[in-house]
Amino acid sequence: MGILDGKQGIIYGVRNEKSLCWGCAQSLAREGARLALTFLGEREEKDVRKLAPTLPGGDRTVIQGCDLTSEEQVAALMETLTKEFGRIDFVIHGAAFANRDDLSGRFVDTSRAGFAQALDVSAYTLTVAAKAAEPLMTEGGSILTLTYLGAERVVPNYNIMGVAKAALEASVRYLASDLGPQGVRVNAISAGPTMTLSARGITGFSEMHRESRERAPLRKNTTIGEVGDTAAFLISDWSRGITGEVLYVDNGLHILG
Ligand code: IMJ
Repeated sequence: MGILDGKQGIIYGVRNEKSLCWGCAQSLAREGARLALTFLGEREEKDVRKLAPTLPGGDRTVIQGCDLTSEEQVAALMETLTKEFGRIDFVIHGAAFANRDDLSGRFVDTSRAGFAQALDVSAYTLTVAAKAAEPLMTEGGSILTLTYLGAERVVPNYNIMGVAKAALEASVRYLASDLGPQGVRVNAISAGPTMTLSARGITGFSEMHRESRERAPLRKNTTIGEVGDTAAFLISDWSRGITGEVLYVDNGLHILG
């Protein structure tokens, strides 16, 4: 008996076993959800195909390529899910990208093209995912995205991603207002610094990771399991009164002055 028995949906953003979205996949599968996992290219496909069978009920998992910046690929995924699932109850969105050059140095140097790409991939794709899912969410649903404190405060080197996450968090509120009447909730988890592929190698990240462990009220780093279990709650009916919200899963880091 899990809190997600009978629920089915999509997770966009599993890259490897360290991904926040993989933590979500593990928690949701453990609670009884049936999953569709998407990947981007060939390398990513190999990783996702290796991981999926390790999930409880992993043999029922649908795996398909889907780049949220491609209308054709999104349409093809929805076609598959109409056939395989008939209806969906949730979407987890973990897509984000900015040019590596734009994630160090001064924000003022961001190019127009870099700005546009970061906003397109990291913010607009939530609206794409929500619009595509809407016809399949016939019994209401829960949409969840991943954000970071850099949306609200200036975090060294986060730069254009901070602006993109601010747009993403505002999108959560507007989508929650649009889709609420159909019983579809839209929320975000703001995760503390986590050692994922997206964070490793970022200038100064290792120090920030250690400092956040030392300073956080709970004195530990955010794990993909902590984010995954909160995702399970936000997808489940236990959170039926919550929409348009950004929930911090950061061991208390953001409350500090
Ligand atoms: C990313 C950059 C700068 C500071 C950062 C991060 N801090 C944290 C992150 C403090 C926690 C990770 N994060 C929250 C992200 O949203 C990362 C997004 C990202 C990472 C990369 C790296 C490789 C690349 N493009 C990227 N685009 C987005 O080429």
